Amino acid sequence: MPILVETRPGYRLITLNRPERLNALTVEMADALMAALDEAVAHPDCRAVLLTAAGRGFCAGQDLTAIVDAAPAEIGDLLDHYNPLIRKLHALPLPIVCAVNGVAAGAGANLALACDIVLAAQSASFVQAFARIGLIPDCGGTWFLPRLVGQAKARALAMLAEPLPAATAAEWGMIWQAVPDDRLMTEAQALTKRLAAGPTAAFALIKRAFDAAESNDLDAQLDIERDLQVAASGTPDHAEGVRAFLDKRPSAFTGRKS
Ligand code: T3D
Repeated sequence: MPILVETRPGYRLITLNRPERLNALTVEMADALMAALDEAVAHPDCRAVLLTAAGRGFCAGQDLTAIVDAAPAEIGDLLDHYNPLIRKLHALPLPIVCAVNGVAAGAGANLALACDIVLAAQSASFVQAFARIGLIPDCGGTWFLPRLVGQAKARALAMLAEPLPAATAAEWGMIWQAVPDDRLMTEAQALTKRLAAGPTAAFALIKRAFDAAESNDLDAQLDIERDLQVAASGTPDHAEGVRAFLDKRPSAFTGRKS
């Protein structure tokens, strides 16, 4: 099984499961991951996703044993396959937390960056390993990196292909937090549970607003915010949040759209 999927109260825990290859990515793994994400979204009780990996690594990128002597057209076909996964992760209408338990290299690093909130173990690192094998960052790397850390750092990461320690990744704003190794899953699960109890519909709208901001000017973004805020204000969770505030009690969000 290239991935494991566990149903937890309110969320799905998805674990990449090829530890002997540092969870190197295969077409089979990408397909299984997409199916698990579709299932999570379709299930009304699932309100968040936590992605992590088995063993000492998170994901070593493309399984290189599968592309020895591959023709350029085959590499293109492969990416035609992986790109829908990155799009799905990034646009998922549920919050997705990524717990990076070890090295995240090549496409594995960018798989993590496609998630909403990335926590990493202190011992983990991020390597844009592509240039080491004469490739360019793919799976969204050339899009995520400059937006997260700026052009100067993004270019150096891509060209030098050196491991970036988790603590530096957090300091640079590439990820949310680096946490002690033995706290990673406890912290990631607590965060995911908290998101699973949140205003799910508003979270999906927040993601849409931030995505739109990547290409909008302020005028266009203010219009988007207005439209999305109208949608958010129509959800039961908005009414509940206001009532809870006035009643001086915690909100009991349901995540329902209407
Ligand atoms: O081109 C296209 O197909 C399109 C898509 C491209 C996307 C990409 O991701 S390109 C980048 C591919 N990834 C890499 O180039 C990284 C390759 N791996 C490494 O550089 C190192 O393994 C790490 C820096 C990630 C970790 O190093 P280390 O020393 O902790 O572990 P290791 O000993 O190198 O690896 C452990 C085992 O995993 C080892 O197998 P063995 O010797 O114990 O049988 C190693 O061969 C295997 N492994 C690691 N990475 C991959 C891999 N096997 C297949 N594919 C891998 N990517």
